[in-house]
Amino acid sequence: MRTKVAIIGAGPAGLLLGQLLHTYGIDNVILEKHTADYVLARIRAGLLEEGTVGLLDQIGAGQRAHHEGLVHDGIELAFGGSRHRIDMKAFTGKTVMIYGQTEVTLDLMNARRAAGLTTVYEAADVTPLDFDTDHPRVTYVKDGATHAIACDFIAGCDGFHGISRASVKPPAIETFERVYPFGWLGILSDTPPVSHELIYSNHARGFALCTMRSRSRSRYYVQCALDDQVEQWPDDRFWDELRRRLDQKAADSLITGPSIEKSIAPLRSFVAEPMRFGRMFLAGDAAHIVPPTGAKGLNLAASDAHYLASALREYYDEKSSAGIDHYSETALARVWKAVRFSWWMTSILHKFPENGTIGARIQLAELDYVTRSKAAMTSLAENYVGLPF
Ligand code: FAS
Ligand code: PHB
Repeated sequence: MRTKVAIIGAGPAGLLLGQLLHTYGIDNVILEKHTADYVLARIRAGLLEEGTVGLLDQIGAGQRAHHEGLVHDGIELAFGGSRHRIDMKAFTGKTVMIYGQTEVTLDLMNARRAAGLTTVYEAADVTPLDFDTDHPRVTYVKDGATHAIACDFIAGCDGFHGISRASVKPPAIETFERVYPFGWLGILSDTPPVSHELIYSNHARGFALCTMRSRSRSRYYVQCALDDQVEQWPDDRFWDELRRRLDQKAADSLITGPSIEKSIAPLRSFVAEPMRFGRMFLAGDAAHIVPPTGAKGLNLAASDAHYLASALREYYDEKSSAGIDHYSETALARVWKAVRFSWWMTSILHKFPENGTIGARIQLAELDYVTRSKAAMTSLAENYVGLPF
């Protein structure tokens, strides 16, 4: 088989890249190690920046998001027993959309199927080869047979634990990492959200986040110990802990119900540099990870896909390598700003016992300043709604 771009991974980065390339007339094939159902079953991000929604519109896959997504003008920060709203639309003119990653992935899969593009699911032992030559290729095993795809370029969109970044020999890659001393325990429930917008709560017992997937399906998170197991968190314990970490008004109006999904995610900040290795490019979680506090992970995957697709269009249409030569620098400039913002949001909202009581007071002072200063709220808002592509 031969294609112009071999994409490894059918998550948001790979699927969005595939559709953008298709709109530019650039042939591509996606190799995914799991089944489509497995990919769709992962409960992950829930918040889209306007730029991400714009990319869905660009590939003709934004209809359902506009119909079912919830547009939010602001968020609330809760601390010291009360809530403080930040009107992001007033400060930036922009909004965010609540629309689950599962729905985004389904829309992208449907668009790809409608375009008749090739996605090989359950592709085992996917291996990027010869990407430091002008003739890269990818091999994989399917139904017991080994297959090879000759291509012009490889896009490693295979997430943090994928094969693409792992295939780069160490001297060529530098990584930066911070692992946080806690995780997020997340629950999905078919209960109405406690508030019409998101509530990020700084509490002495730990961080909590009230978010949602629709007006009848809620998503909640509480900061938990790194070694916690989901089995230690029966629903009653989760709801009691969440209620304790909310302001009284939210605690009193919280509607609980059986969890339909419950999982613990570790938090880390991670960046691999560069994001290009000869004829192989990394995009999305394959190149960077942010703590979900700033709701940036999925949205960075989208901006990487945008930059890489634009660069490849320039290569094929204008016979110019300028775009692909600057892809890594361009993508990393936005990635690092999101890494900083996600770290900052995490640092002011979570419990860090190692920082002592003075650390907790400094957090409250920063939250008090942020929610009183127009300049500080504007800064938070323009990072949260998404910096320009
Ligand atoms: P993905 O990991 O989504 O997709 C990579 C794909 O590559 C997968 O389908 C995988 O099966 C495939 N793959 C891996 N190795 C392969 C191989 N060797 N061969 C072939 N295929 C391979 N972000 C937010 O913005 N907000 C959140 O609340 C949030 N919560 C999260 C919770 C969890 C538990 C996790 C893990 C992540 C969360 N994220 C969140 C971040 C998440 O949404 C990612 O940013 C997003 O999935 C990135 O998309 P991709 O880069 O496509 O990577
Ligand atoms: C979510 O809806 O899952 C979500 C929203 C905002 C975040 C993290 C997660 O910062």
